[in-house]
Amino acid sequence: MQERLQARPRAGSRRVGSRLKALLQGNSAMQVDAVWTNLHLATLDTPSGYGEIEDAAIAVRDGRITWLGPRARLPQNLQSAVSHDGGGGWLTPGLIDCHTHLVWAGSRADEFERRLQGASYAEIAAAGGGILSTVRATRAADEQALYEQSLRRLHALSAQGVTSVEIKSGYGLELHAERRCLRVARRLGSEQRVHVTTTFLGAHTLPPEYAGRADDYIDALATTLLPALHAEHLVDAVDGYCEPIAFTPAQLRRLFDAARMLGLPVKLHAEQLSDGGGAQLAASVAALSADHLEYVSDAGLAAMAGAGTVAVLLPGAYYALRETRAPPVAAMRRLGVPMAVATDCNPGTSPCASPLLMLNMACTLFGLAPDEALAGMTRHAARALGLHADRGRLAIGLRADFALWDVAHPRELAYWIGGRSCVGRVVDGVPVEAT
Ligand code: DI6
Ligand code: FE
Repeated sequence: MQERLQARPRAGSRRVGSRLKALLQGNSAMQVDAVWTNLHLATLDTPSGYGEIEDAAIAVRDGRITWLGPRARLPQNLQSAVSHDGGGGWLTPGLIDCHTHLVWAGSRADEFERRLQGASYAEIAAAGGGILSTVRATRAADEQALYEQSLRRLHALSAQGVTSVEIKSGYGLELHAERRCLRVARRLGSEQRVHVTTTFLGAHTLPPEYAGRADDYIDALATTLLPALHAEHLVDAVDGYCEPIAFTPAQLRRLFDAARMLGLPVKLHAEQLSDGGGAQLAASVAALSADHLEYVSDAGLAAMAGAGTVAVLLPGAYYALRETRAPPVAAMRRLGVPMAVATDCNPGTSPCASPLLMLNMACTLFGLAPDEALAGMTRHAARALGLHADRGRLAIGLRADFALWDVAHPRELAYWIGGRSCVGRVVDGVPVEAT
């Protein structure tokens, strides 16, 4: 079953035959690069639900979807260079993990043990641990070591159907180390079969060199680090951590002003531990997303709804911090705030590289329906990255990034607690070998 489900070309003779036939038929043929049949589609291209098409076919050309629908309606004149057998599985848009801190060095398993013995996250941070312990390890690591450690995490994500991932910097906190992290993220995107977008999170926490001088650090980010890294084409978006233990809305607004001068979209870690007005700040600068939001106020959510800012829900961090206040999902639904779901893969508060586990937790811990969770890691995740015109749904013209699943129905993706149901990925129309 597993074997049959793998998306792969059929025998070479068929490939030659269909090309020849297409040539003989001249322009009347609808020529495509590849077609998949013997599968069902969950297009996620509907306002709710999965957008199911049973016994379907989907065709791609030049890395984009050119046709999809019930197999019985496959155009008679469609000529495909390659045919793939979906083995009776379900095909969804490739998963999009729209919030990760994937690139770091070292481990914080020791802090996990200390927290189990009663120490709090804040106490550990105050004693020089927490984010700063990862900053020390990351600054000490060379580019190759960082690449290799991060690659293992990327493989874990892609094994569960991820075809696009956002990677934040934020464990360097000075020019050279931030550059190294962003370069590693870019290299992952160019050497691996997964799309990577980068986010500059220099405003993650205050580095020790700037103790007591948060405003000076923000100025350095806005006037030196961000412009330099942007000039090196290393930055696709800018993020900040808006909490009393990190930066204030006023400080982050200065950084966002600099981002906007460079034409970069912004995102914000907001209201994870307290309500500091981050959601309003995000909305006021038309941020792509505000992320976490356990403590968001009604006014903050209303502002986000007005600005079209996506709420990115991060159940891994909620779980790992044993938080008890869930983000206000019912109000988000009522106000029409799109909800994305992501791993927040990071060494401190979400040591998790399982997008499927996050789908499950978004349902069990936050009350999303399984179709909402899947939309959160496809359609709405694409919006959280500003990429919704290009990916996150199965629709004609969109990028042909797919995940193929050995499940009887797409609701199983959130039902399993983790799981190994991904049996194939397609990136830009080309099947990817499992890693
Ligand atoms: N929010 C978080 O939960 C993490 N970063 C952030 O902005 C914490 C990251 C860490 O502890 O390493
Ligand atoms: Fe985060």
